[in-house]
Amino acid sequence: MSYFEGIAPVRYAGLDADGDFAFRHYDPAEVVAGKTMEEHLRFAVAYWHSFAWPGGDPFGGQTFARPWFGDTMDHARAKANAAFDLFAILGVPYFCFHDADVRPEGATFAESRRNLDEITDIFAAKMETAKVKLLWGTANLFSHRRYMSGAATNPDPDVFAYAAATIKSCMDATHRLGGQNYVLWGGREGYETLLNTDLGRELDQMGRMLAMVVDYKHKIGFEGTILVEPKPQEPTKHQYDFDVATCYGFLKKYGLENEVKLNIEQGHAILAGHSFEHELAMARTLGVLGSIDMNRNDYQSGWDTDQFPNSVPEVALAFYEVLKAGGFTTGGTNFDAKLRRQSLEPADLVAAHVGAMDVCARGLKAAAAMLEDGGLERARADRYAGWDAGGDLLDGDLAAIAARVEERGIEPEPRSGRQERLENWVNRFV
Ligand code: XUL
Ligand code: CO
Repeated sequence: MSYFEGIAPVRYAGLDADGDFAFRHYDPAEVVAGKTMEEHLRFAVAYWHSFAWPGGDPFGGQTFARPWFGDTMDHARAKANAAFDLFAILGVPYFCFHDADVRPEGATFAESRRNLDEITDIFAAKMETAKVKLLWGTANLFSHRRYMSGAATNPDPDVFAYAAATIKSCMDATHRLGGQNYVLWGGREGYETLLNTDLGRELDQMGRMLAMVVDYKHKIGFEGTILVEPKPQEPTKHQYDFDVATCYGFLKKYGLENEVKLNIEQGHAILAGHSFEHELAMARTLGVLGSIDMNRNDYQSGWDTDQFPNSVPEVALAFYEVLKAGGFTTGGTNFDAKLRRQSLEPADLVAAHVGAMDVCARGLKAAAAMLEDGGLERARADRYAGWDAGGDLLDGDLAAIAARVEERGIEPEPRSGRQERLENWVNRFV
């Protein structure tokens, strides 16, 4: 019997739909800005939050009683059945996973690797008939105690080696399943205290690991994109992949900026003191926008609470940046989001995704309408229009410019930034 027994596949039923299990805005086949919404949004379910997370918080443990919780391969197989049932109910085109989400930890590295291979075979068999494909795979290099001082950045070379071997096995699994991307989130690549940390050495270790990942991608003929996921802190006090700009500097330093793109998460952007659209605009501008992890944080607690998105205006500004970048290529919209710990029922898991998909659909449509209208782009063009006339200033040196300023005697005339008018304009669409 399915864990989701009694819940039928969710369909688009329009604004008059009844109940919790219908899409009111997400019509996968509806064409928006030249592509179907399914092609634009490329939704993915995250295995870890939806199937591996027990519902704990810093003050208490498990609240969820999933029948597949346990450490055996039988549990892992039951979990896979439930996961593929949810993918089918939602009709999502993609899912994402870490090795540790899908297989039990073995007593040795070799046993863990064999467990992963066995589950990979099960996924491959299911994917022959299922609609769902793999958006990305990744390695969990942060939960086990061996990684308490980092993975690639660990002071112990044996941990670096264990992490490298684990990444290899996860890249192999991702390749075998036709993954569109491979993600590295630097879970504990950072420090708790500078007092015991050699920053330069740790950054070099991280650069070396990423270079080996890129080499291995080419060696095995993996055609997906390698993605790094920025986050400023949590779990460590400081993470080296702080934000988009920091990651770009890192990629440049190690000569990887043409090989690696970024997976940008809403909640991580907020933790870094940015907005999601800031991080996306920065990545678009630097040419490294790869994929997104869609969630939201609790704005009062400030923690990385990984809640399902529910703010259309926020999501609209994010998709505006994605559309401006030309849309996703190998990337997509991964719900790196989890239920609240009191949301115990199978129906909660379905409804959370349904609501989030509808919010994204509304955001995408608003973003497409804003781009089509072109109001922001016109306002920007107008704001910088002076450069069209006087852009040759960039060719001069300080002395030439100084001479010209004196000769012409022009006093610059301040102009309105029109922020409120632009905010009002955005509100017409969201
Ligand atoms: C953690 C996080 C991860 C990555 C994958 O904050 O976002 O789940 O997305 O390791
Ligand atoms: Co994430």
